Amino acid sequence: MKNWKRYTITAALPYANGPKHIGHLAGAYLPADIYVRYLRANKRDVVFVCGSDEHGTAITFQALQENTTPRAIIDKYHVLIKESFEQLGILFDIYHRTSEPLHHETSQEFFLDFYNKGLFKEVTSEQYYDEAKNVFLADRYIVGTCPNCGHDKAFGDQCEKCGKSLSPSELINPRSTLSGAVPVLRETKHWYLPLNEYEPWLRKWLLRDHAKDWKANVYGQCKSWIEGGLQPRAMTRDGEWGIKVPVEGADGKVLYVWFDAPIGYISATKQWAIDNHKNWELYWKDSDTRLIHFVGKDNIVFHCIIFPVMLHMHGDYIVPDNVPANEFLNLEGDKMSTSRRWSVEMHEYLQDFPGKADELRYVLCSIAPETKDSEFTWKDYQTRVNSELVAILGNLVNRVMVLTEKYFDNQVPQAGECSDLKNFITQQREKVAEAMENFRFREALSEMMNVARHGNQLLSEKEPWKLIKTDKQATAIVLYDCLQIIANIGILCHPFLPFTSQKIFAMLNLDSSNFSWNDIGRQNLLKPGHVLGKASLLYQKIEDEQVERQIAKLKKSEVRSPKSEVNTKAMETKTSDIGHPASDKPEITYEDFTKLDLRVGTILTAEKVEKADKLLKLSVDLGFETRTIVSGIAEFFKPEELIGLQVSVVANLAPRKIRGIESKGMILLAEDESKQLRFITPKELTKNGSIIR
Ligand code: B3M
Ligand code: ZN
Repeated sequence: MKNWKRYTITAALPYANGPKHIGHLAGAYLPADIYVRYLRANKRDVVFVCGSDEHGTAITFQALQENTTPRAIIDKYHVLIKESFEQLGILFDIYHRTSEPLHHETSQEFFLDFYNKGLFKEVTSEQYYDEAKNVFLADRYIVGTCPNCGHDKAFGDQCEKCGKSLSPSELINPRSTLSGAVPVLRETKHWYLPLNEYEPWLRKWLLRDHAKDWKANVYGQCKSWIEGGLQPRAMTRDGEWGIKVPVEGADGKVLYVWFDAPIGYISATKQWAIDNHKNWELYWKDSDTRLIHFVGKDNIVFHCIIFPVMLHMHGDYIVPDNVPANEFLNLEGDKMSTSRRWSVEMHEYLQDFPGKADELRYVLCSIAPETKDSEFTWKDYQTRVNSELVAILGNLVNRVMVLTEKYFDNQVPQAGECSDLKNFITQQREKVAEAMENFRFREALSEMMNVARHGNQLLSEKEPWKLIKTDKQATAIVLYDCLQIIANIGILCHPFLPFTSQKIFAMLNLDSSNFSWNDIGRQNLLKPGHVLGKASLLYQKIEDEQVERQIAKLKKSEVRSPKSEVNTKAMETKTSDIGHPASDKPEITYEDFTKLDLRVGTILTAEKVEKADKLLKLSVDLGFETRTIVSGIAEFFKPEELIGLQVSVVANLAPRKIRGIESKGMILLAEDESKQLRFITPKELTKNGSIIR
């Protein structure tokens, strides 16, 4: 592994248009903070930046709808979110804002660099316009009747009821959500980033050079984007709220929020450098700097494809060495969502559980969606706090402190170092470090807890409360070892549980600034004769009633949306219990399997094939092209129920003529013993063309 001189760590800039929930925390901010604290404990040179993302159509339209200004919205949430992070111990070096002049200048400099080098494509196109409000409308702000299911509040980009992706022109009776007016098409010019031209560079830098070290969920998403064919993407928008496009003929246009937001990491670093007498360029332009973006899975493409292309186009900048994005954290069986009020907002947790930041950090790190979606439930929160934090870590520290006070006058007893213990702790330090370096924080946390488990084991084996009656020296050895364990945990737990670490150091009467990661496992962290501080409880049990109150609160505030109804229906579909007999197919090699090109596609149209009872003619969007596929499923499905459905397709099956129609590909179905057919549909809406493997 490369010997990095310094680290630039970024965490996604939250939109300052509403509170952020614990899913955001588990997805990006907590892992980023754990990693940064670990780096700092190792005395590495780090800058950790974040801040508010304050532009974008979402904020503009929210202001229009709430009859207020974008400024009023962002000022409110900037403060709320910043304070929540502070109280949760997420320790950024700077929490900047994209509305700052320094950020506007930095973003405009990027735009001008590309503009002057002639790298943009200028494209004039027609877009929907609200003549009553005098604004261009993003697809989201147009509603109408869904051509697929008849839902009368479908959005211009998607129908939330049936899930079909739409474009505004497909809506029946489209209206602007702002004024109710019928939107009209108007010409407008924009500047496009020709992502397609950077495909060869992306293939080399990302697909080839990061095939091994990036997380599979991240790499897979990027691969499917690149393989699906990259399109030029508009980097400007019509509107007033945002950063002015700094060229002539661009009145009434602002930078696309995803153009300026990631540049926010750079402007935040610049401001931090000004405030701390540092050279920001070293953190963004020196090839010995490791740039890492912590983001949630919905931000992967922007951080792995678009922003790196921008950094590469500019030329002077380094590109991210890793983007260890997490998947989603669900809540009590459903997707977390602030708008549907099915969420636990950070500030609400802090209000309801004051002083319990580490409890939340612990639980979220233990269940972090590192490789796949995971789930937070209040019951599980209670169990983990009570049976792990309280029963293992809290109990160890408390028992040892109380016994030392009682038998040894609150002083570290005289005893020799146990070399087995020293080896065990050193080995645990290495395990935690290895997991940390590779962004496996759940595993790192559990190895840290194993040290506390070891301490408890020692206590229950040796029973110092009995031993003291017969052998004071043996008792001294046990408590001496346990105290050393606790001191080591003070350093080890700091990245995950910073408040706990602080309390442990206070109880041990040690100055934490005298210790670094390399001291873990070192001889005598606590010297014999050292006087300890006052014992206090690290954690308190979470009572049933506290948990029940949270569940009731959640159920009460929830706004049921069509989307969650769809989810519930899917969960209710029962699959048959009776299985097929074991396979009688010959064994194939992995090589054989890789010959199949399996893809996700969406059925766009379906019709009966004349004079053929069994056949349906389908057109299927595979992302890179639309295929005609003839499928023998007419007896089982009505054509109209298939439209908009996502399916799995064998994309490289040789074309076949069926009833005079050329069929290119095959749709996969599961058939049970009763011959009932079911489509193989991705569990979540997936980009068409995604590779199935
Ligand atoms: N504000 C999206 C989000 O909060 C966006 C991230 C920007 S990171 C440069 O999910
Ligand atoms: Zn619909």
